Amino acid sequence: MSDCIFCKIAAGEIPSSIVYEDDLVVAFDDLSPQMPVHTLIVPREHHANIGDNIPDDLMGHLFNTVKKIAEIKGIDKSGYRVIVNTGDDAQQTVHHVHVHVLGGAPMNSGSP
Ligand code: DGP
Repeated sequence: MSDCIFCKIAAGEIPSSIVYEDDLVVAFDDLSPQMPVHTLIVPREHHANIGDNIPDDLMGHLFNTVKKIAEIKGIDKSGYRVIVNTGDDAQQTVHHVHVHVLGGAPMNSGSP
C-alpha cells in the first residue's frame, strides 16, 4: 500500500532500526519504546490487521519470528510479552498488522 508507513519501512524506503528480516517479515525497533526491548514484527505483505485473511503459512512465520527476536534481543530466558493490537478498541494506530515484542524488565499484570 503506497501510503502505509510499515510497507515503506519493510521496503527500506523509510529508515528504521532493523533487528531481523527475511523474505516474508521485517522486525524493527519501535519508535516510541514502552520497554527496554520493544520490537515490532511485520509481514512484508500488507494486511491491515490480524483479521485480514492472512495466509496460514505467513501467520505461522510471523509468530515463529517472535522466538528469534527474543533470542536476538537476549530476553528469551527472562521472558517477554507479545501483543497484537487489533482495531479501534485496542488502540491500533498503524493499520498494517504488527506484533509487539516487549521485554527487558519486569512487567505488571497483563490484564487490561
Ligand atoms: P499500535 O498501537 O499497535 O498500532 O502500535 C503502533 C506502533 O508503531 C507504536 O508503538 C509506534 C510505532 N510506530 C509508528 N510509526 C513508526 C515509525 O515510523 N517507525 C517505527 N520504528 N515505529 C513506528
